[in-house]
Amino acid sequence: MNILLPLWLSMETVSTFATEAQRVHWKAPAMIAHEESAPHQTQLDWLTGLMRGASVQQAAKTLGEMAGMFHDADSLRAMDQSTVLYRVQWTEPVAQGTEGGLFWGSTIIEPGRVGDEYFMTHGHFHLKRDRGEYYGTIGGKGMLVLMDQDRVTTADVMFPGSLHFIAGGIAHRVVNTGDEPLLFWACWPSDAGHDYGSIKAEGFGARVLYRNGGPVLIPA
Ligand code: M6P
Ligand code: ZN
Repeated sequence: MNILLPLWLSMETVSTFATEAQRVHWKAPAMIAHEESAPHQTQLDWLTGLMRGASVQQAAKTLGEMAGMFHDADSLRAMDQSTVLYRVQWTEPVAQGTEGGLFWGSTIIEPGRVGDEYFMTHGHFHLKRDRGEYYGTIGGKGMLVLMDQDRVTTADVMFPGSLHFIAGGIAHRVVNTGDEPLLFWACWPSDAGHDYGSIKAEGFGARVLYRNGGPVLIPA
């Protein structure tokens, strides 16, 4: 402990968080490595959120697939339905439903609004309600909207470096409130599953809307 303490203090002084300048010059060694040398391995680039490897899966959600999620249906209809709102890449090293495993992935949400409502993910509860999740923000600005089973809804501010523990039983949705893409990493149990049905049917208890030049969480 006595030996470790000075090291810890010096690490804190130097700051383990990269500055903007460091970010520009940093090259992700994992992405430079040749896939052939580790074909079974997944590689990631921390700062762009890109993943690659045989087991990496991806999905994109368009505006057209989000009908009913945004409160201003007229504004949504007037927009290009093929516009991609967000992209997810993730790896499933064990089968869906496996107890004790973990999945890992990144999500990139484009900036924009449908009327006065910021671009956001669909949002979900976990099918196994007691399963939690971690989100860690890499770039951009956002709000993590959290709703408990009584529909009590709150929001955490997301910014580069913000880490969010989402407890079991809490529905979660991410909203991009900035002018640039919002990027975060996520880690969730392989037996959590996604329950989208209750969000489709009832939504969240509050929405993040543009008011007086910025985002405000407003009861739905
Ligand atoms: C995070 C994780 C994923 C989720 C994704 C998009 O990466 O929570 O499990 O799929 O965000 O969120 P949603 O499924 O609500 O569209
Ligand atoms: Zn989840």
